[in-house]
Amino acid sequence: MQEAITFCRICLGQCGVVVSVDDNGAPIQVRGDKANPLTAGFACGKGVDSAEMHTRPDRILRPIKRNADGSTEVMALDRALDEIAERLTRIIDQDGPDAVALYSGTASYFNTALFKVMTPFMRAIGSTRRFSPLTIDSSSMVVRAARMGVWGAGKQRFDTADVWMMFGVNPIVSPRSNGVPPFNPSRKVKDAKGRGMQLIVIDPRQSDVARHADQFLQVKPGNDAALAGAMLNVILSENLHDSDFCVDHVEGMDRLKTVIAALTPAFAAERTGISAEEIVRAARTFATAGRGCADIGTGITMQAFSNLADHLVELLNVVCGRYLRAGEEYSNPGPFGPRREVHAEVVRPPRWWETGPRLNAAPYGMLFTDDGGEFPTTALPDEILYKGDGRIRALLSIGGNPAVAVPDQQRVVDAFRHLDLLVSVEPFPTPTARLSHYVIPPKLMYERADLPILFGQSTRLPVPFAQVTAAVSRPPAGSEVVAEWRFFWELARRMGKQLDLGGWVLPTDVPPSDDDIFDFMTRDAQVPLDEVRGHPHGHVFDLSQQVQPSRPGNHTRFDVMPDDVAEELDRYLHSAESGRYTHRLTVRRLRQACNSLVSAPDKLSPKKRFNPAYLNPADMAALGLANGDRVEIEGDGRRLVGIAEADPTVRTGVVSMSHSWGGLPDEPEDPFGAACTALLVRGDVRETINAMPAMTAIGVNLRPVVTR
Ligand SMILES: Nc1nc2c(c(=O)[nH]1)N[C@H]1C(S)=C(S)[C@@H](COP(=O)(O)OP(=O)(O)OC[C@H]3O[C@@H](n4cnc5c(=O)[nH]c(N)nc54)[C@H](O)[C@@H]3O)O[C@H]1N2
Ligand SMILES: Nc1nc2c(c(=O)[nH]1)N[C@H]1C(S)=C(S)[C@@H](COP(=O)(O)OP(=O)(O)OC[C@H]3O[C@@H](n4cnc5c(=O)[nH]c(N)nc54)[C@H](O)[C@@H]3O)O[C@H]1N2
Ligand code: SF4
Ligand SMILES: [Mo]
Repeated sequence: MQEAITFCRICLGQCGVVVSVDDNGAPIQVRGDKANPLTAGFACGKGVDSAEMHTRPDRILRPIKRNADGSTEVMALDRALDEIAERLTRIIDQDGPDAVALYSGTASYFNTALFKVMTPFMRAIGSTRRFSPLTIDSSSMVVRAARMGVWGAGKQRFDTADVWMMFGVNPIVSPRSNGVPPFNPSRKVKDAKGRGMQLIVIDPRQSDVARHADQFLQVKPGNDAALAGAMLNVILSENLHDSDFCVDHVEGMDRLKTVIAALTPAFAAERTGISAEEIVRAARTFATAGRGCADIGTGITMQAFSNLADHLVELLNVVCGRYLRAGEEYSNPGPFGPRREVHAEVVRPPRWWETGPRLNAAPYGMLFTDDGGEFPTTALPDEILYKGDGRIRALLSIGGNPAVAVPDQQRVVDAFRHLDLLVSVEPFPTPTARLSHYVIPPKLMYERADLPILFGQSTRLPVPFAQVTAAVSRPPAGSEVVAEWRFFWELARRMGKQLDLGGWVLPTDVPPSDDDIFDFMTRDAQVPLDEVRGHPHGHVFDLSQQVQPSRPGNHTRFDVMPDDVAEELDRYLHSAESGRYTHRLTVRRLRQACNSLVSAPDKLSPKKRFNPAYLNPADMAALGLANGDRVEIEGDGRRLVGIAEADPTVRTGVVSMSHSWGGLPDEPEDPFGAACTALLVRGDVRETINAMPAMTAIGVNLRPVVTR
C-alpha cells in the first residue's frame, strides 16, 4: 500500500488529501492532508468517502450503447467514438453546426485539461450552442455584472471585513469562491467572528452559517429585492453611504434614489415578514462598519426577480464603496496566470446578449463573451423541441446530470427523448445516462493529473495558492475509461477538425500528454509550473502586488439604475403572490451530497440517503405529519412526493428541499423518497435576458399521503 498526496475535486473546496492506494492502484482510503497550507487537514465527509466513488459497484467501466429498441450493449471505446463522430458529422452536414450542443456540468469545472479543450472543440465544429449549470446557479451575477459594470480590483475580502451580510448563501455547507474562503469555511467564519466581525444572515431557515449570525433575518422567501432595496433606501436617506466614492464612480445616483423610493422598510416588512426596525438596524450596521460586503448565493439567484434582487444587493456594496482602492494590497493576482496590473476603476458593462448569436426558439442571446459564451440552460429544451430550422439534434453532456438538474424536468426529459443523439460522459448510471444513446465512462478525479486552476486563478481567493497533482490511482482492471479532454480530441480528429487552444493547434496523430496541456496553459505564469511541482502539498506563493490607480481616460462608472432594471423594479412593485398556496418550496444544499453526486451512498445512514422535505414542526403538526411520512407537494398542477422531516430552523410556511435527487418522472417512485424538485419548476415563466425561472420560493400546497 502507498500514500499519495493530491486534492479532492468534488467541489470548489479542492481540499488537500492523502489517498491510500493498494497494490492494484485502487484508492482505498482518503484523509485530509495536514501539510496542505490552505486546508490543513480539513476534508468533509464527501471527500473522506471519495475513494469509494472510484470503486463503487455501480461505476460504469466500459462504454455503453443504447439501441432504438431500448436494449443496451457494452462497446469498445474506439468503436463508440467512431460511431458518435460519424453521427455528429452527419447531423452537421444536414443541419449545420448549431444542431450540436454541449452541456458541461459541475464536474467539468474541476477538470482543468477538459475545461481547456471543451471550448476549442465547439469552436472547431463551429457550434455556438453551449450550456452549463452556470446559467442556472449564478446567472443573475453575470447579468448584474454585465449591466452594472464590475470593479477592476475586486471587492473587499472576508478576512479583513468588519461586517459581512449574507443573502441566501450557506458557505459552511456549500463552499464557494466569493465571500468566505472555501477551505474549512466553518473555521473561517469562527475566526472572523473572533476578531469582531459582525455577521448578518438573511435566510428563511436558520442555516449553518446563520447560527453564527449577530443578526439573523428569517425572511419569507422570494422577496429579497424588497429587503435589499429598503436597506439601500435607509443608507442613502441617512447619508451613510460613501459619497466620495459615489461621486467618482457612480452614474445615475439621483435616478436610483427616485426609483427605489417605493421600496421602503414598511413595504419590505410587509413582503418579508421582517420588522422595519430590524431592516433599518441591519442597514445601519452594514453601512457604518468600515469594511465588508454583501454577498449572495442561490437563495437569491434562484428566486423570481433574481436579476433585480442581485442588482439591489450589489448596490449595497457600490454605494458603500466596498471595493479595493489604489494602493491597497492585491493579495492574489493568480499564480497560474501572467503578472498583470489591476486598477481601481469600473470596467464597462458589456451587455453581451444585445449583440452576437441568438437562439432560434427562445428570445435569448449569449451570456459571457461570444467566444466561449453560453446560452441560458433553461432554454435548451425549447431549442431541442423547436420545429423550425436550426433545432438542436445532438447533445453532448459531460460532467453533469441535466435530466434531474435542469428546471422543468418533464419538459427536459421530453426534449431529451426527442434528440437524435444524446451522449453522456458519465461514470454512474444516472437518469441522464439512462436516457443516453451512448454513455462514455471517464477517468475519475484521482485517476487524472490536474491543477486547481480555475480556483487558483480566482482573485477572490485571499492568497495565491497553487498545486499540481499527478494521477495517484489507476482505473479498475478491465475498464476502458477515457480522459475527458481526450474524448474531445478523439472526436475532433475523427471529424477532421483541429483543436486550437489559442496559439497551439493540437496534433491530430499523437495525443499530447496532460503535462503538455498544463505546461501550455501556464506558459506565462508568474510561478513556473515546475516550481509548483516542487511543492506536492501545494504552496502559497508571495506574489502580492498593489492596486494601481484608475487609468487616465477611463471614465466608466457603475451604471446603477439602467432602464431594464428600473422596469423590473416596477414590475416587482406591482407583482402579487398567488393566494392559492399555503407554502413556499425553497432551495438548499445537503452536506452529504454535491448536487446529484453522493460519493459513497452505501456508507450513508438510511436517514441521509434521501433528501428530506424539511418543515417546521408546527406545520408538520398542523398537517398531521410525523417524521418519515410521505407528503405530496403540489404547485401549478405539478406534484412530487417528499418525505417529511421536522426542522425547527425552517420558517413556518416554508418547505426546504435539496435538488437533483430522484429518477426520471415516469420511473417508479424512489423508495428512499429521493424526489426531484426540478419537476416543480415552471420553465415557461422566466426572467428576461437569462431565462432564469423561479427555482426557490415556489408556491405549493402540501397534503399527507396516507400509506397505511
Ligand atoms: N455540500 C454541498 N456543497 C455544495 C453543493 C452541494 O450540493 N452540496 N453544490 C455546489 C453548487 S453547484 C453550488 S451552486 C453552491 C451553492 O451554494 P449556496 O448558494 O450557498 O447554496 P445553499 O447551501 O443551498 O444556500 C442557499 C441558502 O439560501 C436559502 N434560501 C432559499 N430561498 C431563499 C430566499 O428566497 N431568500 C433568501 N434570502 N434565502 C433563501 C436556503 O435556505 C439556503 O440556506 O454550492 C456548492 N457546494
Ligand atoms: N430544482 C432545483 N434544481 C437545481 C438546483 C436547485 O437548487 N433546485 N440547483 C442547480 C445547480 S446549483 C446546479 S450546479 C445543477 C447541477 O447540475 P449538473 O452539473 O448537471 O449536475 P451534477 O449532479 O452536479 O452532475 C455531476 C455529474 O458528474 C458526474 N461525475 C462525477 N465525477 C465525474 C468526472 O470525473 N467526470 C465526469 N464526466 N462526470 C463525473 C456525477 O456522477 C454527476 O452525474 O443543478 C441545478 N438544479
Ligand atoms: S467535497 Fe469536501 S473534501 Fe472535497 S473539495 Fe469539497 S469540501 Fe473539500
Ligand atoms: Mo451550482
